[in-house]
Amino acid sequence: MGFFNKLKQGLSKTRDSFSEKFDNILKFTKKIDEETFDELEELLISADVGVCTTQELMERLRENSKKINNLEELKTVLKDEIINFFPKESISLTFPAVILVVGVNGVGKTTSIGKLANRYKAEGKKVILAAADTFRAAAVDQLEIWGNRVGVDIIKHKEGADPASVLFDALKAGKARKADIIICDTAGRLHTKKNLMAELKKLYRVCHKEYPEANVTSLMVLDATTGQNALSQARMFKEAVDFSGIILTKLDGTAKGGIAIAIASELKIPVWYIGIGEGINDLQEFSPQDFVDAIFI
Ligand SMILES: Nc1nc2c(ncn2[C@@H]2O[C@H](COP(=O)(O)OP(=O)(O)O)[C@@H](O)[C@H]2O)c(=O)[nH]1
Ligand SMILES: [Mg+2]
Repeated sequence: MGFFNKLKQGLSKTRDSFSEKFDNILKFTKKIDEETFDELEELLISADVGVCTTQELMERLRENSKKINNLEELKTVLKDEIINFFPKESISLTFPAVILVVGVNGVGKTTSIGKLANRYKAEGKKVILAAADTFRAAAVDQLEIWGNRVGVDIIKHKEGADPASVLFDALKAGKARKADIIICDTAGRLHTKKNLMAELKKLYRVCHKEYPEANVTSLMVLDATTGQNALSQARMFKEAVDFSGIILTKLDGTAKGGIAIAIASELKIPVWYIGIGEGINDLQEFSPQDFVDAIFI
């Protein structure tokens, strides 16, 4: 199955409810009026687009209302305006690169790292993984399983070790083995928010100090099924780390895809990749156009 079809399949729940409701809006009235806009507004909010973003979107639609005379035109303008929300810049990595992967527990960090490693390796890059989520032994094991599956080296210490010292060793190994990319897994225990943020800052400092030639990038992983919660997680992590992109996972499940639009408009941080399954190939580059096409047919 091609990526677009997979995305379409993943977003089928969103699309079905969206399209059905969308078509229902116009079932009884032939013309687009204020009532249509009100119903659309409700629909967007229920699809996780969020109140602020929905209001902004509605404002833009009203500004364009002269161009909107029927359902098809409404769809076209809506799609265009949604695409306008997405930041224009795309994935930019220069090598050697260090990628710190951050996010709360369970969002899909370790899984996404496995998929990323597979992707970069397939592009001919030498990848090393750093098991800096040392809080639970299971987290290290899980990363190791991915490392073996993909066929890349992993640097690990014992459970409870200092994450910064794991990263330090991974950087050293990366330099010695001439790796192109070091991908660092991190812990996401939220109940120790202050410590967690301090730990992430420390990881940054280690990179800059020990490997100043490397291009350090931080990617935040967000679980699309958590809806508006994902936004507050991102805002919180932004206080500690400056991340350049987002990996939005679990768009294949019950996620209402509207969260991708809210992220674009409220955080202004590009979504680099999306997760559309648990398999090794279920990670794709995010394309705003494909995304809106997958939601509205
Ligand atoms: N359906 C689906 N499940 C995913 C996706 N990404 C991760 N998962 C699952 O989410 C769960 C938590 O993932 P994990 O990588 O351990 O999260 P972490 O705690 O952030 O490292 C696992 O069961 C993964 O298989 C995705 O894109 N789609
Ligand atoms: Mg993990």
